[in-house]
Amino acid sequence: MGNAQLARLFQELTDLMKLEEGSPQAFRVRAYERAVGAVRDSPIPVSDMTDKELQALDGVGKSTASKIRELIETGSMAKLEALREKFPADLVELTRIPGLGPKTVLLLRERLDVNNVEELKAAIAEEKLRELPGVGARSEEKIAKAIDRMGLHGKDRRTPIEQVIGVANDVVAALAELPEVVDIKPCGSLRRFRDTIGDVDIVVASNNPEPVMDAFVALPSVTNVIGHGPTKSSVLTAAGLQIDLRVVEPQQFGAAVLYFTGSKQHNIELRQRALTKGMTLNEYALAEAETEDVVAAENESDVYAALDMAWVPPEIREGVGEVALALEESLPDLVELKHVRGDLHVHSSWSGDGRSSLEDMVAAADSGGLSYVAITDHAEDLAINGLSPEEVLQEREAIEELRTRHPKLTILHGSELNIGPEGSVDYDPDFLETFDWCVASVHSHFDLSAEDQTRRVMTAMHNPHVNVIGHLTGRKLGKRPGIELDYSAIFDTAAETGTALEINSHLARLDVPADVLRLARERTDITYVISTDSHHVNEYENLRWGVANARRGWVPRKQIANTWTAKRFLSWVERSRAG
Ligand code: DGT
Ligand code: CA
Ligand code: CA
Ligand code: ZN
Repeated sequence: MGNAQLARLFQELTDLMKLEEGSPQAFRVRAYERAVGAVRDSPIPVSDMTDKELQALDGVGKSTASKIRELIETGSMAKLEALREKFPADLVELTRIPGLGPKTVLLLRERLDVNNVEELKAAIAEEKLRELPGVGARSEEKIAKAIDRMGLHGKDRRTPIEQVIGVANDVVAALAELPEVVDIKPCGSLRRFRDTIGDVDIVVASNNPEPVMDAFVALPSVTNVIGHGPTKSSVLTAAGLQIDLRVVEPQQFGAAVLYFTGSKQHNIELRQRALTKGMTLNEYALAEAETEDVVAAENESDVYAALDMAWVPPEIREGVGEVALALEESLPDLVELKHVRGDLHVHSSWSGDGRSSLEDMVAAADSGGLSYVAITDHAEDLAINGLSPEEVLQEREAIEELRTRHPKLTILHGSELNIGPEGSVDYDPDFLETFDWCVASVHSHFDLSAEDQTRRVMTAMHNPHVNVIGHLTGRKLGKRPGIELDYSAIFDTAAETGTALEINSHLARLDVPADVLRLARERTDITYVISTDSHHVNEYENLRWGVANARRGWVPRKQIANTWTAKRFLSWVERSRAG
């Protein structure tokens, strides 16, 4: 079991313990929380650790160490199973609503028989919540707003992709080890990289589906089995996420993967294309309409080829013009991970929220094969962890020394500036001049009008020291919607000032959102950068999510500045900072 999966199961235990202890502040809950972080960030596999090494992890004592050991060795944990019985997933979900502590959730169940989001919404509609001790009318309204903001709509709810990818990968990795599994692929909206997921659709190729189904419903992350059939099963995870597994014969795998990847609209257009060629297309095969002879079915790419069109990258299969372009072989040239040469938004422990040292962040950039990196710790206006000008100068000295230690890596000394409500940024202009690269981001005043937000961001773009706008909308998926902006004005200003737009790779952000990027898909005059916004050496890996989001947004590769060579990139920066 990998660190990520261990951390996830321990996170679930932590969430359940909040209910068990009746408080998120209980000593044991807080220790578990630290343990989750320590396991997740551990540079070596926790499953290889001795007991002594386990207990050296932050928050891990003797009893936690034995729970970790139990998980590694048996794939389950008695304590976790017992708490899952006691507190069903729908109830646990309520504890994630801001303003609803575990005590109140327990009261909801006891006094109002509220066990899930739908029942909670009904109780709010009847103004019953405000009668509970410690709640009141104001918090009732706050809770109602939070439910809306989080997009919790009972059965129709969608889960932010950040909470899906890890679980889905664990399931795929576990099933892929079975001897009966010939091939396996996560499909549906997850393969298309939508930022929220309705349910996960996994397709397996096998000649012997039964053992695959049995193993699937018994996985550690499964809390409920909704259906357990010979070729299709559905389960729920602790977070209430549904996972559908379908098993098909190996010779049908490509057609099934194509069908279940969708989108529905893309499928409809492909089927129309098949009909014009005298063929039928379904989840089993592309076949001749008259004879029913199979034309292609085993490989997805063969289906596209037999339809006389280019293979369409899953991220753009949304039925928004990609089929027509694939027929002309003129799909956009999309970026791939291997094309990215630099990371231009990276934090170190010089900002209070960075969790790896500057030395480690630079070393990881170098060993990870980047050719350039910009260290962009927070600027001083961010009260909790911004750098004073004195600290900036000290950090600069440290970077100077690191440049000699890493001669192949170009290290830019940058800053992540805060865009104030009127569009101003930190430090004075003379000081700003001394940075190699400045990101400017909105970190406050999220509730201004669209007009004010647009003016604010445009003002920052006109600042000659600002190279790029970080995480444009400031959204946090499932937690906070982005600021409202007039995108066409933002795109015009980006083009006019040469200020790049960041595509932030963090799974909770994916910002600029892909549907906003798609609005600019005809524009060749905008420059982008894909950045990780890493706060820990492990987070450089997130780059692939930024790449996937850029692909989904139809961003042409040549407009992404950090796919350029260091030489070209630096001369572009020099020109834009000069004028
Ligand atoms: P989601 O789960 O809401 O995030 O989005 P999807 O796209 O994963 O949708 P889902 O899980 O309902 O179905 C998976 C794929 O199966 C979908 O992308 C296309 C295919 N599919 C489902 N229902 C239909 C249908 O009625 N017609 C066609 N042509 N394809 C369908
Ligand atoms: Ca789905
Ligand atoms: Ca589904
Ligand atoms: Zn940042």
